[in-house]
Amino acid sequence: MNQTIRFIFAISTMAFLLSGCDNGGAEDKAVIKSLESKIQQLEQQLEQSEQASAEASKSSSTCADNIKALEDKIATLEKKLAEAPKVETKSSTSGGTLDKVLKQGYVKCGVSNGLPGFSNPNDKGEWEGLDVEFCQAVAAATLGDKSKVKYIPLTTKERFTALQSGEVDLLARNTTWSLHRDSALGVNFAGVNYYDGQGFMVKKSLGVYSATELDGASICVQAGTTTELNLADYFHFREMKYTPIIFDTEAKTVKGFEAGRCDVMTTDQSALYALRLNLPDPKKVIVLPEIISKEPLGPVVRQGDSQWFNIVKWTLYAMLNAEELGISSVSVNDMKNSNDPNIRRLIGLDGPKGKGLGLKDDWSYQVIKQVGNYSESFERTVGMSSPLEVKRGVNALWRDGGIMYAPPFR
Ligand SMILES: N[C@@H](CCC(=O)N[C@@H](CS)C(=O)NCC(=O)O)C(=O)O
Repeated sequence: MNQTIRFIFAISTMAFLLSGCDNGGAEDKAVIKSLESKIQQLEQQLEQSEQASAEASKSSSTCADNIKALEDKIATLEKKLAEAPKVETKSSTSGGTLDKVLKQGYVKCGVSNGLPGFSNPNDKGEWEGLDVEFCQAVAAATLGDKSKVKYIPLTTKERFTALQSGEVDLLARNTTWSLHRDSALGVNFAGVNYYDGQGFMVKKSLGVYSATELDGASICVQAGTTTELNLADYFHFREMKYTPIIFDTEAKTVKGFEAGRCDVMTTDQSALYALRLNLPDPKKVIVLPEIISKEPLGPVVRQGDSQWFNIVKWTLYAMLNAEELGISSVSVNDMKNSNDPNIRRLIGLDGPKGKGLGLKDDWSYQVIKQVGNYSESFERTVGMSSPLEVKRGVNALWRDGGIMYAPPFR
């Protein structure tokens, strides 16, 4: 009898959990309904059986018959349950995003409206930049083709809603990782592809050489950014006054600065260097030496899909490990002959390969072959081979004095 009660309890719990899940498909509802009616059936049988055993006059063989009948029923129900369609809960590790991406045939990547070095359309209208190349790396990992990306330009204010609502599969848009964003917005940061910090840019004619001299300044800043918040902290903490002049896009912010609507422009330092280059006379402005915040920029995914989270995270790690092991887009084919176990695992010849991520075994090979290692991507987009000429600095690998570090492929 105890066994029966345990089983009813197990089925009841399952039915309760299923009724609480939000998948809501017709199949799931049918499973829930059938489980509920089975519980009812079993409860009735249990009641009958208990009455039977209470009646001392009944023979022990009748009781045994009842138990046998119930056990048979349980066996039948167990069999049916095993054959019933499986219901996935929200915390499931198998991800909907990979399935969606495979079905649609491209990765929907949220990028900026245009920020040189990170995500910016070139003269031919092709998207370029460090974040754009990261979108391409995820397409190479999942679809085996880096060109299978649909770029969705998003303003600072639109970006998280677009990710939460499923409008984009991935956000790669110079976005700062912070506690609030990582915990309260239904999104997760999958790593850092550029360590940045907030700076100030002023016209030389202002005669200011340090941020500490900015008391009373009017400052052009973009809405919905960490920039806006850091600015308030910096001035309030130092009891300095300022007037924020707020714009919703980078283009408008720069125009405001150029047109003299403010004395100062503030944003991530990498962006200041990029935007300065596009001014009619870059020599007329200077970037002040102070960095007032930490801006770790990285790719963002929706919460609740750990498979997709892992894919995005390990795509970045593949690029970093490739740099560390000296594997580039040019040398990766030759590396197939390498005996180095680290190299063999990184390009999917040995080791865990793609199984745990739900990807093909050559996923990381495709990332390196088609996009390159982290250094190749960095140099091409923001580094010394690009107009921005940013030095690696903190963005160098850990073994080269920077803080870029990836867990091992093993
Ligand atoms: N990293 C900061 C700032 C990001 C940001 O959006 N910066 C502006 C200022 S340059 C930008 O990229 N604008 C591009 C656009 O408007 O599309 C954040 O995540 O809040």
